[in-house]
Amino acid sequence: MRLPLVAASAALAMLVPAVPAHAAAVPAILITKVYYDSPGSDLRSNASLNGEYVTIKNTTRKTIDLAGWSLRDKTGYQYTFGDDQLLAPGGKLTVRTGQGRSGTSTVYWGRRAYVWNNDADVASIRNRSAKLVDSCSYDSTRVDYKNCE
Ligand SMILES: [Ca+2]
Ligand SMILES: [Ca+2]
Repeated sequence: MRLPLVAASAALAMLVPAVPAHAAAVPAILITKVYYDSPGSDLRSNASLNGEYVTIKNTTRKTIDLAGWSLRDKTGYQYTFGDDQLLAPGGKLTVRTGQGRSGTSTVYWGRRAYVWNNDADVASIRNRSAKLVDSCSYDSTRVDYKNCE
């Protein structure tokens, strides 16, 4: 039996949710970029280490307190965000590999070696309960960074 067209589309409309399914999947904190191959030769100077970074973004309409959240690479090297590291709605935060004075828009991991492999790696961010919130992987040597959005 063929349904009249109007009835068929009405039935279809009931099956399609008003909000696309993928909208609910956008993480509260999104890894937007991994700049893994620091500009120039990788000679481990602090400036070169800080040329390596990951940027994250608060996709929600609320300020998120990142205290206790962590950023990890595939090996398991981990940066844990400190107390009162607040990220405003829509705000971005850059995590640089080397040493420096951390603030509201940039924090420093404090490492003396690179963390983001130039060939392939996985950046992942977990909340204070160690639950995975977002991850971004790459496996290219053709560019120096990966846009994860
Ligand atoms: Ca380099
Ligand atoms: Ca690594």
